[in-house]
Amino acid sequence: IFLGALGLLFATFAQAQAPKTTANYRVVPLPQEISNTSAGAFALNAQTRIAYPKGNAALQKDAELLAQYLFEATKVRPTLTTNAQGRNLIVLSATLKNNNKEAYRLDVSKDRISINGASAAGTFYGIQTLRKAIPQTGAQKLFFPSVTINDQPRFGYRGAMLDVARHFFSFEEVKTFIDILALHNINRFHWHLTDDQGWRIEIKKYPRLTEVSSMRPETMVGHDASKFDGKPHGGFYTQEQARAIVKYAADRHIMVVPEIDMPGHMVAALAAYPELGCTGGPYKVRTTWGVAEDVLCAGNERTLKFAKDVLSEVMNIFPSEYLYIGGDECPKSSWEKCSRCQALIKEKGLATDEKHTAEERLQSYFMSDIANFITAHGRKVGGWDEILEGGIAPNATVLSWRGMEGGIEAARLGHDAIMCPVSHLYLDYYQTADRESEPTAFNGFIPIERTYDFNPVSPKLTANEAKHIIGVQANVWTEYMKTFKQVEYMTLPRLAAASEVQWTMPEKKNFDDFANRMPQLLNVYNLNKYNYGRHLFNVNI
Ligand code: TNX
Repeated sequence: IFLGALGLLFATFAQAQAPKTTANYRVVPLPQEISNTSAGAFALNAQTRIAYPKGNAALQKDAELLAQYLFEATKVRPTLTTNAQGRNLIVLSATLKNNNKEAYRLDVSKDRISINGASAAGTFYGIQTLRKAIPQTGAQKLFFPSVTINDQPRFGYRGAMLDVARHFFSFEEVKTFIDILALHNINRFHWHLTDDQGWRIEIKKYPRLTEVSSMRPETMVGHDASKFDGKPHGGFYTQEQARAIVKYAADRHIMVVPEIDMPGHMVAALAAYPELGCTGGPYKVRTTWGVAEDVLCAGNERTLKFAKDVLSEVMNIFPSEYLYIGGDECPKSSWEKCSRCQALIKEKGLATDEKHTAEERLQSYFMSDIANFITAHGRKVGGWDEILEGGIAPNATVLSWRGMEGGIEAARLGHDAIMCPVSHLYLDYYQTADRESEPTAFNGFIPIERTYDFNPVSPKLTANEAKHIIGVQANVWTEYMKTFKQVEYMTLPRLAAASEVQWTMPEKKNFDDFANRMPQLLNVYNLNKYNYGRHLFNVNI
């Protein structure tokens, strides 16, 4: 009787303890379907093994990452095996039948956890869900209650952009950014590599781009364009480093899409090669923010050659399906005054028409030439929504940033579009209305609720047009982010809200429910020592 009572006491004790170490699958972004199958739980311990199919390099990489994630969260590091027989196993496979290649099914039972993706990418998202389900605990043993999860993303393009031109972030910091994207099931890293204030990628044919354009003498302080910090600022990535970033991202099922922004936002390059501008310079790497009047000279043959040479090397480094060529914020005043530009306008018959000025048509001529060059190399082009002005290259994808209208127009014209409007997805904007208590940010105010409630598919679109809205992207412009810690602070947790827009079906979304699920994701942020806007969820850590 005594032993029985002790046993009962023990069982009660164990049960009372269980919730603390029990996984919670209601993660961010919320999976589409979670159902509890049977009772019982899988217990993670030092004998747990992760099995992947022999010879499958992608699933082996997934297995290695899973082992690392589990170790980080629990201090238990499972061993890897190619033998999927037996118990106490986490079995990875990629044989799920689903047209959505990023779909996965996660089954947890007492004896094993199985994660089956429609591809290794799907399996990877199952791994992310499992990882995010782990509560923060010091216990050696972790309990994963039985469950079946069927999940797949709403959008195929789930992006985030990082501007490394306004402030340079190191090779290691870029990898951390990619880790953050992976945690949020994001699969595209838009790398904004060049701008007026800095050129960040090595181009062998034009060494002055890194010798001169990658360094600016000083930086504007706060919003005051008359004050400077007096400190040189710069840096760049070698081609070898950029290739290593591509590999690091690919291992996490993320495609790196590089952007070379043209014909505007090119002052840093002009500082090194002044013959590419309309006036011949001299130019200086820009030290203030905002839109510059000096741009690439569209009337100069050497400019097109320069752009194509640069893009050839870029295509060589980045295997991405897309290449982004910018197209945003290109003032036309220097082309208006430039005799070569005016001569080209005449020669090509680009006179002002009822819709566009001659200079807008000149930009379109320039961008189409570049787009054709890229398409001839078997790649696709993308650009900011200004590429719609004056006619757009036939299969160009539009990044709709000034609002939804660019994306809507693109979709109506049969072009793919990615929604990243400044109103909802600019993570350089203030996070709270109380600016005084926040570090200087770009402008405006984008509360996390607004990002969360963003509806990327306008009801103005027909079902067929809506198919062209291929995804959603959050943009991190870094004029006011001097350190990577600040990038983290502005990005998190708003990226979590963006990730639910990208992944979860709209009918499953609810801000209060999201807010309730957030503390569990914040655990992962804490574990990785990410800096984030704690006040947004009243967390005092
Ligand atoms: C507009 S979005 C820009 C960037 C700035 C950003 C600041 C876009 C295509 N151009 O050059 O950094 O606003 O929010």
